[in-house]
Amino acid sequence: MIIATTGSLQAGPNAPIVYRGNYSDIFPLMREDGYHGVELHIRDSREIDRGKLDEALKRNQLTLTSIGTGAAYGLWHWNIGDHDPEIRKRAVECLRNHMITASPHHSLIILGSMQGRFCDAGSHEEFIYNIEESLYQLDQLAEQYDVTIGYEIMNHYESDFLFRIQDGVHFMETHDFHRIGLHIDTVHMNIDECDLGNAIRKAGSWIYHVHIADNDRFYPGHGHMNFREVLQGLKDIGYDGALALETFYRPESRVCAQKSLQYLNFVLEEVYGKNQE
Ligand code: LER
Ligand code: MN
Repeated sequence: MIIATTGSLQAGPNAPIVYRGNYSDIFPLMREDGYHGVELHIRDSREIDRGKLDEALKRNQLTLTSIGTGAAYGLWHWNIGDHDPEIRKRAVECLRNHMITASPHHSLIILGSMQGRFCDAGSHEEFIYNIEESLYQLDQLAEQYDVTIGYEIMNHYESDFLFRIQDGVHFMETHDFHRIGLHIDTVHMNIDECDLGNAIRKAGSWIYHVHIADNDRFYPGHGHMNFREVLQGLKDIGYDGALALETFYRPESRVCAQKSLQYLNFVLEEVYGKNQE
């Protein structure tokens, strides 16, 4: 299990991302604040100098656990469920470019907002048909680039399809993907799950990635999310992926980063005992 923080070259003040700025500036801060992993939120991977990124990761001994992709939906509406085949093609191509960035690190590509909404397709049925077709394409690409994809289970205000973990499990079990699993997020779970630990235990090895934030999207420890239940569930299924902090950067980036790590380590120690890792 690795705790990852989040970083982005550019992000608005309400985006749930901890560090903002050039990688060469923010990676040393992440490392100094105690992190070994980073989830980068990238709007278009073609804007990244991949050689420089790899070098900065290595220099700061950071693992690129995952790539967040939602900005491309917010900015350009690229999504894999859309009625317009050109938009679906752009979404798949955008995700393929992220896979090239992720490939040397075998990182996970997040499929959250880029799933699209029912209103982006002509009908519910068309939406589901489109995302199935796009997911099979993405699954093949993920195999080619040796990465994985996390289909994010998002709450019913932000998603129309698969907003409970058990629905995600059913979807995965009735398809034949090799590189796609579920990505869960404690903020979304707080809205649509009735039992945090059991939702995780029932999903078992379908859980590929975890976003961590308190119920109010602040750093863990700020609100009332029961992280003991979440981490106990992850322990019970033998989860060994990342816990990526998708939190607001309030009151200030490094304070939030330090408080997050301190609180998570405290709960991890309670759940796993002193010699966890
Ligand atoms: C994306 O990972 C997500 O969880 C969104 O709800 C945040 O904007
Ligand atoms: Mn999330």
